[in-house]
Amino acid sequence: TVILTCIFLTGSASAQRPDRMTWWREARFGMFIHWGVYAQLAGVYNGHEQLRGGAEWIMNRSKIPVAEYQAYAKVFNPVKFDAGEWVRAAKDAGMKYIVITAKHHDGFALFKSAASKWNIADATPYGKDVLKPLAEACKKYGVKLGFYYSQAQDWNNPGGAAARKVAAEGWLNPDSAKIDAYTKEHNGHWDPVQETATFAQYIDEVAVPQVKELMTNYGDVAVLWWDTPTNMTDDAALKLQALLKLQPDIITNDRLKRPNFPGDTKTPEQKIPNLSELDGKDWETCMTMNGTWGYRTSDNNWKPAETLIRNLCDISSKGGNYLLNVGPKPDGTFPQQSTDALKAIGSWMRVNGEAIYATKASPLPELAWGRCTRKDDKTSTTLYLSVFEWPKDGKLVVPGITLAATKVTLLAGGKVLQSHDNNGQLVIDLPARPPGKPASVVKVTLKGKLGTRSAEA
Ligand code: H79
Repeated sequence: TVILTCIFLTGSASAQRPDRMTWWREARFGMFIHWGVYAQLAGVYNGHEQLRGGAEWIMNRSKIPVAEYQAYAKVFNPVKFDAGEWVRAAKDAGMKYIVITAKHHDGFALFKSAASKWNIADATPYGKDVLKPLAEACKKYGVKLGFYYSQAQDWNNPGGAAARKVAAEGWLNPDSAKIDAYTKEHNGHWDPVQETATFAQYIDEVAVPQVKELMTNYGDVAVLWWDTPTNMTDDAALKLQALLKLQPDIITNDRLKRPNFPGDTKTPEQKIPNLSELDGKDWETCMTMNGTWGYRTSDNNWKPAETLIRNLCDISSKGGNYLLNVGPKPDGTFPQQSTDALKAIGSWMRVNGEAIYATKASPLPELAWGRCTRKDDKTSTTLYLSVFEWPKDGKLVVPGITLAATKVTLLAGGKVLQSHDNNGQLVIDLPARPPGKPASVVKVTLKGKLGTRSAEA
């Protein structure tokens, strides 16, 4: 009891317990899932392609009236949804955690909620909570589960109006001159009909109780992923943050409110930071596989799996995590292109995952031919060299190696490679052809401890 009291009083639980961040730092790779009523529209409203923004923004971008948008929920019936399939797809791709939109900006909740009927169990013919089976499947397969919760916007709530107004400005639809004039007349609200409550009411009556439900009803929650700090008040942020005590080990991001609510992780969106942008804080790049978070029929701008794999190498080499998005279809299945990419990544990870999981940032200067991660133990340093561009002369030149190499192998197949020192550069003899694509990993064990990158020191 004395020890427990001490922990409680000092308030620095992290100093007394195993570090909350350890699993997250070792995971390196997770799946983002954006799913909701917007999947039903899939980027098209009344025959018009949505302009600007991900398909999850369609209610706002296309200025769809609340009543009309809510009618789409009445046909949202994802009968093919299979939580086990989703979790297995993530796990087989090598992902260690999932973050799903429990509620996005349209306010639609993927869980049964007593705070608002605007949820999948109460507002759709499907009629069931999808987070429950997802939590069970995650537990079964050993994948961590996190919730995305858009706390500052709620376009279908009478009190979410403040954010709705700001976000709807500056957009033109081919035949929406009338809606635009109307919106202007109503001080930026495209559908002012229901705007009868304040933001504070929305926070107290919906956001706080819903986050409490999420923190209470689904077992261990690994991550709470807030989104869009704009419009948040300190009062609202403090109330929401207090709920995280219900999950003592939860990890949160930096999007609750700015400033003063930094959370645990920084969240570059759709971009991978340069070395010069890193400041020692934990970070996670979230990214789409095509150009949209929510499912969009017309978006065929899929990044090749090769790019996604190299992104994961790049991010790991800088000490970050990769949260890669899937926008499931309205029937509850993943787009085929997402499934195919996940399978390709999984094949690569089964051979080369050792170069990604539980590694630390590269100690080397930028490498023209690829990326590097590291692992340390008491007497040695291991470098994993992910080679993107296989040297034509068969010599891989690794700068900044001041220690003796005791073993050099290819992760694919385990072949031992010869190497020699050339004035602080390690030169490795490679076979003529790379054993894998789009990156082959050379594992180098060095005797002793290699310093960290001088740029960081
Ligand atoms: O959930 C995904 C996005 O919907 C969400 N964050 C990721 C993870 C997000 N919300 N807001 N933003 C990202 C930034 C908002 C950018 C905006 Fe726009 C520029 C809002 C209005 C103009 C982008 C372009 C969205 C609509 C048009």
